[in-house]
Amino acid sequence: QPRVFSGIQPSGGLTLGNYLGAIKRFVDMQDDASFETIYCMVDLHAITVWQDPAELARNTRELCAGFIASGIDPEKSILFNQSQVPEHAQLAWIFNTVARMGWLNRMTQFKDKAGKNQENSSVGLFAYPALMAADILIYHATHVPVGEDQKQHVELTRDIAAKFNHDYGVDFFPITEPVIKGAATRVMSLRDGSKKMSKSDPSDMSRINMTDDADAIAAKIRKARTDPEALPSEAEGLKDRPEARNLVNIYAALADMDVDAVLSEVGGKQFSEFKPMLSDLAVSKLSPISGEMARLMQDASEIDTILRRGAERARELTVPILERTYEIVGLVR
Ligand code: AQP
Repeated sequence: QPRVFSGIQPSGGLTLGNYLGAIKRFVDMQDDASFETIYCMVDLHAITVWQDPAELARNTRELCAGFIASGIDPEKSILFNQSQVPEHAQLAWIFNTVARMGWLNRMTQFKDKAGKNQENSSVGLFAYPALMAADILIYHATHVPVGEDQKQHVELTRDIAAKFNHDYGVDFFPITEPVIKGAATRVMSLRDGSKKMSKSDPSDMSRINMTDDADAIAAKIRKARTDPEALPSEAEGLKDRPEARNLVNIYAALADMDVDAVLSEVGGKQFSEFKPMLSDLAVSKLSPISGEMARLMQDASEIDTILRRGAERARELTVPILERTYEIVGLVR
């Protein structure tokens, strides 16, 4: 049975980008009985940049609430946080010895996040993709649903698996497929159509948070940057209009429509008419989720129980795979 793994960092509140690019698609794969699904709050990845300890714990529980409120069922999927399953970090060490410096040097996320300050970045931020490869391969996952920004890291995971298999003369780790589908594989900032919507963007107006109320969502969409033209009636007409394309993509993803179907309805409208339609749709889809998140957050102990139970189930899969890896490598047990 194909096995799906994906994760999200508890590095801040969830954004609409995380929801449309990742969680909503995690739910679709969970509800497709042909897949076995494993979803993770990657707290060890989050601390590759500074996280306030109390905030990190809160964000981890809130992310778990976000998963469940969006439709992840902890009975159907394995849902847990990374640090409770130590085999992720243990396999990552092996992969640190497999991955090459040159491979990691090419990772654009490291360059973006480290910026001009590479000398002062954590070693963990540089080694992030090796830990991500371990997250995936410690389950022998075959499919990884991600947003467009994570494609390069999944390709690196494939390179690590292939090099491990080749160096040790085994056919042990699968060559995982990234699954990047839908209208919202890259949701852009509401303030700048060339930047992706991100939880760590300093401007709160650049993103819709999953915890935003109806007024905040409406205000952010009203102030979203656009151009003065009316909407086109075909996708081709959005080509050089990144902000317009972003809002149409968001609409399509929220409505589960394709972009052409949306444009056949709204083509010719001005943004003054389209933006309120988008706000109403966003509020109708997101309010039930934020309401349920708030309810779940009232009982932290219940969330902790779900995470503990998820970690136990995860370890039933990870312990034998790590044991076999150590044996292949020649580590005496
Ligand atoms: N803007 C986006 N559009 C579509 N998908 C997105 N994802 C993130 N932003 C967008 C997808 O969400 C998943 C989890 O991402 P992550 O938390 O591991 O880290 P990230 O990609 O670095 O996301 P952020 O929000 O930008 O976090 P920070 O600001 O902490 O770096 C991934 O599948 C990602 O593709």
